[in-house]
Amino acid sequence: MFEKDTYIRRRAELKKMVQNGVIIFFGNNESPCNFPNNGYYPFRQDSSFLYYFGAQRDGLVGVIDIDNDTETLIGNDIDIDDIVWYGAVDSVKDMATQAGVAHSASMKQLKTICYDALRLKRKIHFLPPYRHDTKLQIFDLLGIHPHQQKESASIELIKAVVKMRSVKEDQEVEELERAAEIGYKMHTTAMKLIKPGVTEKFVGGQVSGIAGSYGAMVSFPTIFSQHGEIMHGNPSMAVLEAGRLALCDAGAETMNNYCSDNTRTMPVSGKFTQRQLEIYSIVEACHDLALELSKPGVKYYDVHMDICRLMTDRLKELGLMKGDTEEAVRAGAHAMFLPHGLGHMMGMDVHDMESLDQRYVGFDDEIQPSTQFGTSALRMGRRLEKGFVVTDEPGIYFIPALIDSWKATGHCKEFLNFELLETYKDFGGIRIEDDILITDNGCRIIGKEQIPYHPKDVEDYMAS
Ligand SMILES: [Mn+2]
Repeated sequence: MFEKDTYIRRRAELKKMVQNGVIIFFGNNESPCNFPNNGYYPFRQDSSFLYYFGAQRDGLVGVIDIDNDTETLIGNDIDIDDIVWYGAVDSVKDMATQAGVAHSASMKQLKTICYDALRLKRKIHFLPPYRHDTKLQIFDLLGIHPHQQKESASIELIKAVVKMRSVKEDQEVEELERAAEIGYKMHTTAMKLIKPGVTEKFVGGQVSGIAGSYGAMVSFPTIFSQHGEIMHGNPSMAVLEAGRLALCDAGAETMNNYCSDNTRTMPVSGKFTQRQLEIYSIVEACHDLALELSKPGVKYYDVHMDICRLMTDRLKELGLMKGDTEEAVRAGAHAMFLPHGLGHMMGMDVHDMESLDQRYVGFDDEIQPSTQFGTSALRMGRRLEKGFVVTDEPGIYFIPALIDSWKATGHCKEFLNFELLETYKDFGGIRIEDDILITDNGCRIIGKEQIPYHPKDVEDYMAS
């Protein structure tokens, strides 16, 4: 965790923004895998709770009473039985002190705090819960049915938290740099291990293990697959085959739970084929164009659309697309190849603050999410600001089922060459992803060392 002044300052700022009522931050509980004491490990704290209270233990709740200007960390101290099995941990009072919180209390007192606030009809602010046990906890404390909790969550609190967490402090950027270092090790290890004959699961497992060896855990389940066209393709027992591509989308979390998220696509044989290079160089150009365009004041939606235009122009050169570029992009024809967005916010959550709703995180009054297939998957569209961290992750995929589906209905047939698309059904997919920090007048990739992505660099690294 950071110095306690960080948490004191953050809570003070939050209070100013939310103005009145009682804020309750629910920390996460242990999440059982197959019996209560066998949880998914390591324990993962809720990111907003971490941001304001820093404590990494399960079963904690942070309360900020704005009207009475008091702060309380709530949780039960562990008993001797738990100490025997898990070792001693800091008391709730100690954890409160470490975060500069004046008061601590047991879970029983949370019931009283909530009951009193409800009786006095005070505004109780909480964030939309995403775990079922937290939903039950809120039902029990506030009497709001789990189905109504998303709508009952405090929009004032969501907006304030998003405003603060969107702009990364210097010490947070340092954490992200640390995560990037682990990410570099993960991806270069994949490059060294990839060769015909090894299984996807072997490479994926080695890559994930590095995240746990140098940091807390993976920032999301490692994607490693020869079926790069499957967006979240889990590593299978399939054996890597010469001539195919392998896509690796993986990242790590530091001990303080800051993330990295990178993707590289590599030729299993160590050398790209001509056909692979043609597609790869388009994705590479799109990735680099986003680096050029991203700066404070620019809408990430516009950067995304510029990438779609470039991709369409280049796919027209290959004969895969046709017609007027503007019209094709307006019709969403490019989504045949790029059915997702250019990127998302990243920080303590790999899709940062996703649980708080993309309408508030990636969009605002000026720019709303699109409903068109493809663009609707863009998670970040609003104007960039200095200190934002977003991913730059264009891709081109050949999804056999999508080709069949659009071909059958004739969807966007004036912009797509279905005959040629048929011959790409065994191609897979390519994505290149880096995490970028928006600076004073541009952006930079996070990470001291760049994971190779120019085709020659990838081939050279794989050969070395
Ligand atoms: Mn990503």
